[in-house]
Amino acid sequence: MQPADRIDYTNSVLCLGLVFGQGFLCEAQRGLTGQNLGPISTTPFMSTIVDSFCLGIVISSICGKWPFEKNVDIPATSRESLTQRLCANADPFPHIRYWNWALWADDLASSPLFDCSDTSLSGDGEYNSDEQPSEVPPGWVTVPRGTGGGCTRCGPFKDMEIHLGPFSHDFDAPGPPPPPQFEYNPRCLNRSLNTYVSSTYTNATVIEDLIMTDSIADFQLVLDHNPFVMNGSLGIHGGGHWSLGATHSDLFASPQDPAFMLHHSMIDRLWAEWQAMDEPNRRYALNGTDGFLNPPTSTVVTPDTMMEFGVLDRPRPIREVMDPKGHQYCYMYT
Ligand SMILES: [Cu+2]
Repeated sequence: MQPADRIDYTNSVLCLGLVFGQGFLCEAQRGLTGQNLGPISTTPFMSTIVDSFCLGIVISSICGKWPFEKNVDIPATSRESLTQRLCANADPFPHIRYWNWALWADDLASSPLFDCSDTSLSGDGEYNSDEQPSEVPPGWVTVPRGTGGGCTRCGPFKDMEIHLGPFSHDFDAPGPPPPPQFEYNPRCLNRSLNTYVSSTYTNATVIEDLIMTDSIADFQLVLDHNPFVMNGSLGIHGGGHWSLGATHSDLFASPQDPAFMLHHSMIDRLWAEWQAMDEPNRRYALNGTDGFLNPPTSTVVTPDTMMEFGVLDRPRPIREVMDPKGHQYCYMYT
């Protein structure tokens, strides 16, 4: 991302966070969740996050997650996205911004994205001596502590307030939103840059391994290794989340970190690259169910399975969110 792109992105997040949301956003979400969300979703940014949270629980199986994220995250990378489609001016194709993890995997604090400059996404949190190494889940994958652990106090998001969570890292079962559910909990954006995690799980070699997989099952395994099986890997996806500390590694509250969208755009980019290498066999390849961690009672997902997007979009069959140049999309990656 060029500096002007980064400014554009941070301005977009700040704008969405500062503009007060309309009542219909909350009404729609009450309809989806059956709950009064109170002040938690009073801005469009928080509404997007709450919808990610609510709907992510429903479809966050390995199979349905990336099509869902494409439809949530890709519009969120564009300032105009809430009011116009990306394809309004299709020539040239809009380019989507992303966090190219491997470029700075060995030194996150020096990354233009996290160096606390005006063109960054802010940086490390203040040093918190209470931060401890983590077990993900307990006893299986050990993550050493990062270099911060407190509030980020520099860069564009130094005054950012987040409201949702925090949630336990132990949550590993399908069901309703876990406590504290939608409790309003205003606090700062927590960061703890973790170069051990980024250099281990999001380096150039593992990205190459991902691109070279030849089945959707293997692609998912390298990308999104299920940490609840014992071989000590967070996967690339988990690695990006755990690289930034408590907020970004929160299973449900992580979209509140502005890096979340760019992290998932990078995943979308790699998925698109992998699909394009074998169009007939990979474009609509899926592997998984509609349940969190594919429980036995869940249903196998196909391209015709419908996904809901709350206030963000109408329900769509998954096939409509699997092609960057198909259906409602018209974008590409550089
Ligand atoms: Cu994620």
